[in-house]
Order: sequence, then structure tokens, then C-alpha cells
Amino acid sequence: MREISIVSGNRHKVDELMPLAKAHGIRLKWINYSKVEIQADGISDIARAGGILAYAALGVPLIVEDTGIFISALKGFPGPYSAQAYKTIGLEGILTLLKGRKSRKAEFRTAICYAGDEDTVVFEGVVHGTIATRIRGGRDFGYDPIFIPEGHTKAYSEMELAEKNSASHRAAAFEKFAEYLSRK
Ligand code: ITT
Repeated sequence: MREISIVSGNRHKVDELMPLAKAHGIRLKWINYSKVEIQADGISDIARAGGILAYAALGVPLIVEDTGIFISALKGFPGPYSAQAYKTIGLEGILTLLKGRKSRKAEFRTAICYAGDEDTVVFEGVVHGTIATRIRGGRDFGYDPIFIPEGHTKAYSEMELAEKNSASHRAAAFEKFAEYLSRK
């Protein structure tokens, strides 16, 4: 089994990535450390910089990932600032910003950066959906209690982890990464 490290300070991400990796015959080793996060408009650039810096420090093949939720009525906010917005205005703050707005469209994007001996590559996954009108129950991970993926009535938080993983932004990015790795 191939061993790749995941550098992240977010346990929920790792909980989702572990079964995805296992299904592709990859053993993920968690290095519980927050990647250096540069300020940039694109999550791919943030992930790439984080991957390069983590690889320079650790010297083992690894992935880092950056995720953001992009809300149409807010012109893409919080996007690359999702972690900061979550810590400051929180889910209630996002719902307040959307009060009276016609569109509740949003998308989740994940960029996974793989940094290894020869190359540094980034893979993106996107899921479209809407922002709920209230905070839903269930698993409490970041924006999951307010994000309803397209074609569903449940928020991500109300789904079992396996159901979220069957069609999530993170899973989509990971599929591309696993496909790349299988060709190496
Ligand atoms: P790292 O150490 O991996 O960087 P982080 O929590 O800082 O962890 P991000 O910057 O990628 O990760 O995350 C941006 C925000 O979005 C943060 O508040 C996360 O909790 C949240 N988030 C990330 N993925 C999510 C998902 O699948 N569902 C809900 N919220 C998510």
C-alpha cells in the first residue's frame, strides 16, 4: 500500500479523506499541523503554496488541501476566506448576510495539492448547492449545517459521512488525485 501524508489541522477533513484513500489502496498518514496559508484569490494557489512549503519542511510525499464555500449573492464570499469567516461571523453571520436575498446558490470547492519528489500538482473538485435558511442539525463540521448539495433536501451535516463522501467536493478532488497517482 502506498503511504502518503496528509498535513492538516482539521480532523474532520482527515475523517473524510481516510476512507476515500483506503478505497484507492492509499494509506494516509495524518500529520496534525495546519499548512501555511498564503492570502490569494484562488484555493488552488493557496493549496499549492501550502504543499510546497510543507514538502520543503517534511521531505515526504504529502497532500494538503484548501476548501472554500463560494456564495453567489455575496460575489463568492467567503471563498478563500472561509476559515476566517467561520471563526468570526460564523454560520449565523452568513445567514444574516443572505436575509432577503433571492439567490441562495453556493458552491463548495476543494483543491488538493500533492507534493512529492518530482512534482507538485493540484486537483480541484466542485459541488453546487444552496445555503439553507437555518442551521441544520447532525454532524457539526464547518459549513456542513448550512450547505444543501444540488439534488438533495438534506444538508451535508444531516448525511452519514459515507453519503457526503459519495459525491462531495473533497471526494471529487481526491478521485482526480488518486487517478493521477495510479498512473505514476
Ligand atoms: P487545514 O489545516 O487543512 O488548512 P482548515 O480548517 O484551516 O484546515 P480550510 O482553510 O481548507 O481548512 O477550510 C476553510 C473553512 O471551511 C474551515 O472553516 C473549515 O472548517 C471549512 N470546511 C472545509 N471543508 C469543509 C467541508 O467539507 N464541509 C464544511 N466545512 C468545511
